Amino acid sequence: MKKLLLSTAASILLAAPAFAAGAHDGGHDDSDSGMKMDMEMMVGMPGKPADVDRTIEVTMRETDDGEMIFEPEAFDFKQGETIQFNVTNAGEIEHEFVIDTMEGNAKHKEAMAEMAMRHDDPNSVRLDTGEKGEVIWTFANAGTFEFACLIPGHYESGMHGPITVAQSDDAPEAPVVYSTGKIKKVDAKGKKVTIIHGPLENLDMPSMTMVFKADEALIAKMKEGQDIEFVADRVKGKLTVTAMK
Ligand SMILES: [Cu+2]
Repeated sequence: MKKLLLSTAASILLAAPAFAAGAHDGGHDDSDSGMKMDMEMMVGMPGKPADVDRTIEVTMRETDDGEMIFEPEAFDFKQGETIQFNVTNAGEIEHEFVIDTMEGNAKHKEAMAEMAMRHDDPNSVRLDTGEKGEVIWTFANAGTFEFACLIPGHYESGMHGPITVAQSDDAPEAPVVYSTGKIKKVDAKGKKVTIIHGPLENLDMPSMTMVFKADEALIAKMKEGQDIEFVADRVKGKLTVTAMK
């Protein structure tokens, strides 16, 4: 049954190429050999117990005034840190703890609303009332991510919070991936540029036309109609051109 649900989920993921996580090669692979590779996500990868740098207690519960919450409500990590989350469901109903990109969680939430899907991935744990579980995760990439409960209605009731992963000086830099594109419009005042671009491999985005932020120095080098090679990344949650040649 689990296999069936996962492959259904995978086909939905394939239909939504902007989904930045989970099923890079078109599916979860439950075999031991495949799991590690498939589970490398923007938010990082499953961590090994021997590598745990910090252990954090996380509580999930409902409040008297009808909210559903995580405690603590935000996390700050350094790139490369391996965190063991000890998650306790202190509420009256089932909850889950999922870590992903905001886009990943949003897509996953839609999928769950449509099919009452259960998932059992290394980046999540689902717990009945009174249960405890753990997630060990290595935050391999700097950026802003999110933890959430994706059971229908729970996210909206408050069950989500930011995970900020600060760039580490000693972490090996991710290889820079240049994407190709043509500049459609430059908005120097707004520090924005519209680019008709090819696939953005590092962001798991297909070819399309999008608006990016860019700093003054980069904007100064841009001309409408120009063919460019550029690097796009998320800076404070906004798609930004960070380099160009
Ligand atoms: Cu919940």
